[in-house]
Amino acid sequence: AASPSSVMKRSESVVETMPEALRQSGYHMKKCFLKYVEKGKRMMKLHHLMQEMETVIVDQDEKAELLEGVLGFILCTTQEAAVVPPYIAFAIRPNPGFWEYVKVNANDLSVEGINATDYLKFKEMIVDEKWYICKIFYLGFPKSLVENLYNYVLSMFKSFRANDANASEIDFGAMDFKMPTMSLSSSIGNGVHFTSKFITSKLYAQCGCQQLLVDYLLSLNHQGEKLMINDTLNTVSKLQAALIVAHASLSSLPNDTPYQSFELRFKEWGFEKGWGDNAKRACETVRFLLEVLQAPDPVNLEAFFSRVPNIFNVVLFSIHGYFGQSNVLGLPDTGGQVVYVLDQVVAMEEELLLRIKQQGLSFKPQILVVTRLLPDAKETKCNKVLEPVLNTKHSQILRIPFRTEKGVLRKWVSRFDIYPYLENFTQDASAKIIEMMEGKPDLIIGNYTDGNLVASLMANKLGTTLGTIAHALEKTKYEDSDIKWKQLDPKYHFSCQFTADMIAMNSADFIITSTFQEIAGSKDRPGQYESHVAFTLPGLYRVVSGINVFDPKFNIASPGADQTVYFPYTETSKRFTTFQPAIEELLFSKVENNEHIGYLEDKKKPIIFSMARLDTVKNITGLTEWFGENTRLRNLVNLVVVAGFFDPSKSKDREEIAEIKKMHLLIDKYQLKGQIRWIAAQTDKSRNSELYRCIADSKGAFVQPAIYEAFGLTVIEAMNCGLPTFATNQGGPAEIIVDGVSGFQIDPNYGDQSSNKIADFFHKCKEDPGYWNIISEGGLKRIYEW
Ligand code: UDP
Ligand code: LCN
Repeated sequence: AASPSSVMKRSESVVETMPEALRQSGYHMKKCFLKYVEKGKRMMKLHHLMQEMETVIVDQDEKAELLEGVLGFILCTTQEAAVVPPYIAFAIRPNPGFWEYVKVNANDLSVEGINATDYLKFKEMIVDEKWYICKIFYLGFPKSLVENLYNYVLSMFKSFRANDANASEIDFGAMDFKMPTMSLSSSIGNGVHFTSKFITSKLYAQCGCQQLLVDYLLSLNHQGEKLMINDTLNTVSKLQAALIVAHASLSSLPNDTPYQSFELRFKEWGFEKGWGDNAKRACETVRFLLEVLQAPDPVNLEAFFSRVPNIFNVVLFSIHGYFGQSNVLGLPDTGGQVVYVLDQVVAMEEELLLRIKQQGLSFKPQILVVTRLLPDAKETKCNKVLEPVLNTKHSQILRIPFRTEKGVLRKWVSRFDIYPYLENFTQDASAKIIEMMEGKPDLIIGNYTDGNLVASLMANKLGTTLGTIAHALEKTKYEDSDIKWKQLDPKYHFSCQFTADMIAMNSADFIITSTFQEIAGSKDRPGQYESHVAFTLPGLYRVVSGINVFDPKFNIASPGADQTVYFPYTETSKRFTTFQPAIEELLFSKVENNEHIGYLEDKKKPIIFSMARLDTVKNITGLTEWFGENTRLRNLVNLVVVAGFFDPSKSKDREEIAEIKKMHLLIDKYQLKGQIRWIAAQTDKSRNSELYRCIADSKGAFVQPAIYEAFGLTVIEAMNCGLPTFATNQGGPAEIIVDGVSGFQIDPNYGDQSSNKIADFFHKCKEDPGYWNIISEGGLKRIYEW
């Protein structure tokens, strides 16, 4: 039988195919569609559509036939359907990044292809919000943008009422972008290569473009000191002629001739420092540029630009949470981003030092990680203004307090409530950065919504290159977070967050993502950025084109885990044995104290282990519940979780408080003591790595049960330690783990299924102990080849 997708040719749209299909199986389709509209206005997801279809078409053959046809195709590719009787509008996504909208009348089965705007308008009818004129949305940054962001939900009630026809609509796609975009799903996230090819073609076709390249080189300088070329080489022909002379001269010198030996001659020809530290390197750089000017090609272009001295001072913003180097991990809002940014600074400084040396320069790079100064810093150093970054020579953490009308804000605030403080923060941080760097930075990088917004405000003001990194956009973590924004706003301020995200992603010169799925999802699920393409916050504004996932600004560079710390349990000589007695106590002592509660009766059982911040989305309580419910699993293994704290009165984080209470309830409800160890947040990276390895010694597994995980550093940390890993199939981990080969994917929406999958693994390991090694090695292999 034909598979659903084979009933349609790739070039055909659903709206073209549907009428014919409806003619063929109109009777069943009608039954189905009438069922869908029966309950009135609502949003339906794929599983709802399937469930209801199954209630009206009970005959298995008929069902199979229908699923093999166009209805099957529509259902399989539908992301959501908006029902407003007698119509059902489907948002169909045949491939990553490609969307189609179709409206069907359930009574007469007439079909209409609609655009994103009409689909969103239709969807808005479900919630019937009153629209207000919302004045803050224009593309230049308004003076008090951030304050407005936070206050507009309140202020809009003071604004004029708008009717639906005048609802605010945002369309970034309408802007005249100079860069072309890609067209293949498979190219998404590979923007650098596309850009090189595009620039190459421009350089080839338009000679004016070569002059732009010369002008760019003329503009290069470090604190006023000219680099690469000076004004004597201000045209393409002069530059080309000088390069030919330089190339001939450099080729005749021994490779290791230091730059200083030919510096004077170089200068006479119009060249400045920056070409290389010796004759070989300078000669190569000259050659790359000569090739580019003669017959541009992407390889030489990329090679040349990788050598151009244009970055010395970098600012990274990572604002929320407790940004520090000790005692911070696991605190509310303080997780992978801190680890990632610190690892990134070390790697970036190393790269800058190497490049600067190879360019023949003696400047010192400067990297500032700018975060919030927290006067009430608990046991952390987050109240210190400056802190050198460990394992670097020239990088520092700079902390700037949140300034309010009432003075400095002393307490921690949730990342969801951070918006009112960001504009003052940008001003104060910018002034301090410029003072410390004695000028503008060369590159500004933001992290997460708050860091990205501040980075884009600062970059916009200074005209600096802007890179943004999210790794976790909140929008996809909460179901229907757009249409339900009003309900969620008091707690999450998504109206601010989605707006800030869109501003930042559209201002960015480049966006670094951890995986393809972060941009454009997978076959079945839209990506985090893709979910900003078209959405609506009914009553507030409608986004008909929020971002283009085919934009070459998107580039994938996955994070890794520090392999000097996260290495396999089998590398016994490297193991951090000094931690082992403490870990033994942590896991197995019967005492309950501030660091651990619960205990493990049978110490011989393998351990399933999880570690995360105690956020709702991390679903540690979900895992505890699956374990509680599954007797087979409980007989096979013990559960150990590292998460948050035990006393809800000690937390200021809404979600954490709720999750702490839920953990206690679950431990009581399922009588888990004796089989569970709940350990408070752990802050020592090295000790944690040894903990993963000790769990591997128990022939256990790591479980990452998140309802949604953007990337998931714990997943790669566990895999690096050789610990078989079960991770959520919702988000980044699905791209990391090949199911059944390098670990397992579990669906957090189906707890029973997931806990049975874990139980099956341990059952199989009991029968065949070699199986555990196969999965452990599969995980390591995946990490090394990735
Ligand atoms: N982590 C930790 N102690 C804890 C909880 C988490 O050290 O109590 C670390 C963990 O090892 C990982 C990071 O925090 O390095 C969490 O990153 P991940 O990407 O898994 O999640 P995020 O917190 O960024 O959402
Ligand atoms: C933020 C997240 O939510 C995680 O999924 C990532 O692993 C982390 O940042 C580091 O990139």
